[in-house]
Amino acid sequence: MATTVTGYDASSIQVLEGLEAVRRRPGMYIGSTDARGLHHLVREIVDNSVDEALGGYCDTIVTRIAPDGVVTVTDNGRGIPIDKHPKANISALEVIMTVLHAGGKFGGGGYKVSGGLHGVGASVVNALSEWCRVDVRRNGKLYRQEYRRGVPVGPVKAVGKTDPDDHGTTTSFLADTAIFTAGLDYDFDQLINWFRETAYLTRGLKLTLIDERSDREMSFHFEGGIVSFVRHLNRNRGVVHEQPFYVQRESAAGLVEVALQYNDSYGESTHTFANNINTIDGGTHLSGFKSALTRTMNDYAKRNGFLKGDETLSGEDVREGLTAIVSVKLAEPQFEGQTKAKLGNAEVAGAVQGVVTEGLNQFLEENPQIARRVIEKCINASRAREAARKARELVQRKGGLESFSLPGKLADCTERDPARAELYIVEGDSAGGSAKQGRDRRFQAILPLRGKILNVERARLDKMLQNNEIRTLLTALGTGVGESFDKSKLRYHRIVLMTDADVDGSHIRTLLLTFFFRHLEQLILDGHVFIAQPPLYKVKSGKEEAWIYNDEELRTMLERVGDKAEVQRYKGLGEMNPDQLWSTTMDPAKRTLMQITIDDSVEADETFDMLMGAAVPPRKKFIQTHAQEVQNLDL
Ligand code: 0RA
Repeated sequence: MATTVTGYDASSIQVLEGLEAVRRRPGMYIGSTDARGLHHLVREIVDNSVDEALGGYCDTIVTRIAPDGVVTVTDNGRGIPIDKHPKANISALEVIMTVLHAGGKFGGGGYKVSGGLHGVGASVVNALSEWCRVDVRRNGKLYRQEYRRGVPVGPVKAVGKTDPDDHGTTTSFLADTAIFTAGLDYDFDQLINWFRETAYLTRGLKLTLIDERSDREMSFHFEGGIVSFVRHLNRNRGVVHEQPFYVQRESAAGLVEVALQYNDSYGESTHTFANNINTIDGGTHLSGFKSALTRTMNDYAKRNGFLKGDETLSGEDVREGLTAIVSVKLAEPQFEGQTKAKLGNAEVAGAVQGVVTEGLNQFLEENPQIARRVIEKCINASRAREAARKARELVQRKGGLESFSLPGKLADCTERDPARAELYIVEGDSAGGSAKQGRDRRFQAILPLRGKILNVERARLDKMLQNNEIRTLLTALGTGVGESFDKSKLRYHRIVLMTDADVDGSHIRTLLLTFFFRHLEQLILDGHVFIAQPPLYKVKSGKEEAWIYNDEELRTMLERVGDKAEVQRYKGLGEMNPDQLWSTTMDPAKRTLMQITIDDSVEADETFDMLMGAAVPPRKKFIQTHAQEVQNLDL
């Protein structure tokens, strides 16, 4: 007799196949199984609760990390429905927890932040967990279902009573170390940054993170939403107007929300989000915002006699000193590009442009004093840019005279293919000398920089271009800067900052990184910028001699060889002879380079503010949190 599998059995077979697929190729669902993938699990579960908050049903989410790696997320939403799903004859909760992509199937409308970048649903977290448990408080009862590696241990059961006014969902999971083989090392700071951002983007939501491993706890709750976000980003800067501009409107394309405030710096920090995902590569919402800003400012300035004749303000002019948050929530966001960090929905450009044009026009008309101060700042920017253009032309013309006129201090390499060439930027002439002698001149170029470069965070492009060290560096790199930046002209695909292991060295490194971040960010995004790792000590014990690169290594070494050892500390690169510098720091076969990455543009922006603004700079910290180690890069 032929058997037809229906109802519960049919769906449970599909479920098992689905869970199998997730466990077999976890990377396809969560990107990777390293620390990044692990943190995605938390995000996935929290995002489901954030969606409940966006619907207006929940205002508190508490996330707890236990010492054994169990993560528990509790919200005060409606509670995941536990009633039977009409077709599958199993509980809606079970469907959500075991069927891939079940989330949206319940309809319900509204915008969802889950389902974004790697938004794959709670079932994927469940499948990748050694165990998982969901507690639902609903209708005065407590319902529970437990799972092992995604498979239900039993059906959903009512296990107790609750206060009838209490409602919500609690999900606990222990990520499976058979999948996350590097362990369950949740990073409090990484999670906190994302929680803070999410709290700003979801006005009124209170988000708490409790780390029981280190007894730390932090909560975020911003009644001002993205207005608070903008104020926060500007907190160390002088502001041009006290009250930020804010507009929120439901458009045909989705919900558009923009806040902005000008400050007295010369930089721009616009951060864009789609369904709470930080779209660091911009996209249609960003282009819509930019065109509205440029057009509205020009129209207002013309109408009110600030601009004469055919004078106009460029996009860069109206964005100088601007801090802005552009946040859209869409029914079906499309993320494009290699990193999926660029919004592609075409209809969003016009929607954002319309909302911002209307809102900003009204704001300028109603606040003529603010309008005047902002427009005057834009006009100043325009004049400075003109001066900068002249200064730049001067630099470029000078370059043009002696055809291949590279800076005299540059010891270039013979390799002409940029993909194989490296530029070492070295602090000071003496270290520069050692590097020149020690290098492999076939592919390593050396550029010694003397003294401190300008603090570019505070300086404008035209002033910056008067600085000799900056001009030299730009000429060596070949890309140009600002409007004339062209990454295809980059002369070295590996740019290595090599500075002393002391306070001055660290300061110079920070200044250089700030310069790259503010003016040549694309080079960082494309992975071209690195930090050399010179040794800190040489330890001699009898015949044995070893280079030591950090204090941890030193401790281990000294424990091994005892206190007969002779420890020599290297503070400056100049203390090593050329051979030593080559073998410890520059030889691709042995060296370690730290690649500079920007994971989170908001965080990086803030860090640079902190470094360069009034606050005392925890410089080391930035470099450690944003650098990833790269060893033995192929040439
Ligand atoms: C009502 C209906 C649906 C889900 C929820 C409430 C709900 C889900 C979660 C997840 C975490 N906390 C929650 N609180 C409530 C189904 C609606 C749908 O899937 O679109």
